[in-house]
Amino acid sequence: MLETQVQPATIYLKDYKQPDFSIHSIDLVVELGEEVTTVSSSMTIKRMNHQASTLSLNGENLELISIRRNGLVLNDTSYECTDEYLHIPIPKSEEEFTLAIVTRIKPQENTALEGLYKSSGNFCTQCEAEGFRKITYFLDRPDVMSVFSTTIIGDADLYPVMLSNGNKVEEKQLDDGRSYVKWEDPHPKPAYLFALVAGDLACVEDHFTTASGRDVLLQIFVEKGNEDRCNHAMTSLKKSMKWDEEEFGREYDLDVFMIVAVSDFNMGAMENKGLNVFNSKYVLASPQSATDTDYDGIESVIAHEYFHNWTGNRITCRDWFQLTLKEGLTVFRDQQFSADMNSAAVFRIGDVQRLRAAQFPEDAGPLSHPIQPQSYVEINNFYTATVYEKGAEVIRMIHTILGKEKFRNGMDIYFDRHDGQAVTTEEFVKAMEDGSGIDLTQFRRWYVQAGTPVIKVTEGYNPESQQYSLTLEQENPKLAENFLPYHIPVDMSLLDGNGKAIGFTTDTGAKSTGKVLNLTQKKQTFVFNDINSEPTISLFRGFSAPVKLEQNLDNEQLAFLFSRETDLFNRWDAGQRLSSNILLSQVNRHDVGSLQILPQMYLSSIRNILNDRELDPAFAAIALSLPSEQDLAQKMPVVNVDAIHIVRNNALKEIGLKFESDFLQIYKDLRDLKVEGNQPIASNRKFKNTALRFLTATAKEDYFALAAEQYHAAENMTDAMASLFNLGESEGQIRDEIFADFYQKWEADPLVIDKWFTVQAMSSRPTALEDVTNLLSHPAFTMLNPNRVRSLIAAFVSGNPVHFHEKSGKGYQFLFNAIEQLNGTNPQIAARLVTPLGQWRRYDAVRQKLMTDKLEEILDISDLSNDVYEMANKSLH
Ligand code: 0A1
Ligand code: ZN
Repeated sequence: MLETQVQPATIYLKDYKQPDFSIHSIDLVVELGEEVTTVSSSMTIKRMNHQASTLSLNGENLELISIRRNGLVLNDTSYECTDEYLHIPIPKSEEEFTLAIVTRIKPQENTALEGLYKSSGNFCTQCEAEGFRKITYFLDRPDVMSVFSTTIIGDADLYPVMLSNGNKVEEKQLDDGRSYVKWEDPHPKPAYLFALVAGDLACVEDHFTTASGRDVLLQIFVEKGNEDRCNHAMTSLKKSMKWDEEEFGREYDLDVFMIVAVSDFNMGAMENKGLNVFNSKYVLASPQSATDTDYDGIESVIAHEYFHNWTGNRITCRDWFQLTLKEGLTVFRDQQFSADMNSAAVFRIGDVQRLRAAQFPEDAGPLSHPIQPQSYVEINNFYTATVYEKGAEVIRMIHTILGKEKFRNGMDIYFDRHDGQAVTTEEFVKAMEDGSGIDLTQFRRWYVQAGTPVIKVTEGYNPESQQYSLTLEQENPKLAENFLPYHIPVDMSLLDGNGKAIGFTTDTGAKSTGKVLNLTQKKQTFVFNDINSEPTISLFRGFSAPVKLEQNLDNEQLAFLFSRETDLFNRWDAGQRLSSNILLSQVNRHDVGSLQILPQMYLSSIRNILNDRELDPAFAAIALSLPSEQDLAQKMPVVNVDAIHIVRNNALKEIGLKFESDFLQIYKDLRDLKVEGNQPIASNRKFKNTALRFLTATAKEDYFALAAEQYHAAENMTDAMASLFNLGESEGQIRDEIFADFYQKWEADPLVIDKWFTVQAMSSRPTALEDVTNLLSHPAFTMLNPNRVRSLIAAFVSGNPVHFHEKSGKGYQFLFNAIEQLNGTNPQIAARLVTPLGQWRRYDAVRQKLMTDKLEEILDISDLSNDVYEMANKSLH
């Protein structure tokens, strides 16, 4: 960083102070224009602190036109305006006053997509976390909750649809060709939940009757032509509304619930009160244009945003350090919902895969933070896997420790006690204690300690006393000596030689085949009586805690669990551990050039899965899938990207050749199977496409031909994409023709073209880096659309380890160029791209040097945003 650049300030939780003033109501009038938009705000403000002499409102990039206090114009000597604040002296005698401020903004020039901006000709807003201050001057902090009314005035032809939070109370045409619409939201809310949308949008409608019999109008607004792609989103919304009533007794509280799909959006979606704004990726779907994975994503994001209405909006966060209060809890709720709607075990495995892929490395690296961070420079950098996914695991542990019923009691107390408030995680945990009578004092450490705990397992069996003892020891490599033991729920069973759970006597004298142990000490031994043969321990069933397990199981024991475990999560995990052991031992031998053959016992356990026709095909598919290159990398002290890639590909090939006829049979059977209204179901498609992957891994031309055949016959995007992924690994005319055909067919459909970019970004073809570099100049590529940036750049840097980490350093340079460019246009997206460089300590000396050089160069970028500064600076140190 240049000496002359001022380092941005750090904000600390310990410095939290209640606001000096509160804003009870705000009436906004927003006049939308093609060059400038005028925002007039009238607020009623109350003094909260008798000592305060100045009201300091947040505001950024605003052109201030006028201020009136209690109706009187303030001249520019009676306030001070800086880059970030508007300071207005207030006489101490003044308990309550009004403030009317007029500002001008330029949404058309807003490429950062925070505040008010334009996307595909439509106006929309994104105010979380601190975007409202880019619309008007305000106390932009979540503990200031106000009643909003919003009047929108804009060209009637360009913006026939004009939306804001709450209920529409007035609508008229003005003489000058503009329309006027007024909205009122009766629920006080923080400014981050404000939203405004205006455009020429189509609307799909439905209704929902709440448990108490109220009718709610459901509306999904999309760009014209996309009306027929809203069915799944609408169905998911209705299911979510019903589920929240049944599982948590929560009803919706307005007469209308609106969702708007926009194509330029930094994140997945946003829970603005009554007016959710979504990345179109999480709304639009038809079988032809969206994959089964896209369908699952839509169901879960629709649910997530809807559930925020209670966990986030009715009860919000006191300050941004409490972000996990709403996010961890809402992710937990959406995971439970998706598990209830689908195959629970397969979805649980997916949740854990995502946690391990993103959160574990984050927590082991320089950006590690507790789910409740203690400080930040830029809050946008804390919408992390830790706050969201680990946060959800922390809530899940409370659920496991309390049990379903007491957890529900705690939730009821939380809703009753804090409705309409802005609270902290402490209030949540307290409600859980009060609802259950269980002491969570020690459990609270999960909120403030970073790092992934490691659990070491020692077992002992005494045939004479028929006692089995289990010793668990906790460590936290991130905090080393500085960590205090956690309260960890260990869901466990003891299995006999056939994999059946053995009955044992619990502390209460009851007989049981499973139990949740409360591990609270650094090292703790649990004894089980009346065990008449040596058991196999089944630990952390369903992944009952976000920990790493260190258990000395040999490959035979893992193979046993892989075929016999009754807990499907653990069964899958045993398979992954077994594959990892074998592949990593091959990686270690790779450099000495020894011959690599998969052991017979491993091949037999694959055969077991292939032969088990009772298995859910979706489970069989993930059970057979090898750990990813990134998974394997996490298990190596110094990552050897090239060896991992070669060994894993060889294993795919060997398995493909060994079971060629089985895979071909599975492929054909499932391809020709029609069920459920003559449609092949998603789980069968998943297994079929896994079989195809093993077949093309053999590198036989016939199977690429089969993939091409599947492409041409595909009636859905899942099958088309599976073909494309397989062909993306090949060379030659067929590949090129199909990629060209796909592009031509879907040219007008940005969400599908994103997929086309991604397959090429993730290909292991030798020319991959050259290909992605050329794609930057493709007419369809733009740095201004976050989905497109993710589809090409993020997909390459996080999904193509071999080419990103090329020893030439060209992959790192490619990333640097993108960050430099995005720093100027969209700092939030630029900052997220820094993450992979933060993993530099995990690589060899040559790569370490190349990666840290790039981080230094990032810090030297002129006009470096706070977002990128914080990520690069923390990554280096
Ligand atoms: N609260 C949203 C996520 C979100 C956060 C920040 C955003 O822009 C800076 C946008 C969306 C959620 O959890 O879904
Ligand atoms: Zn959320």
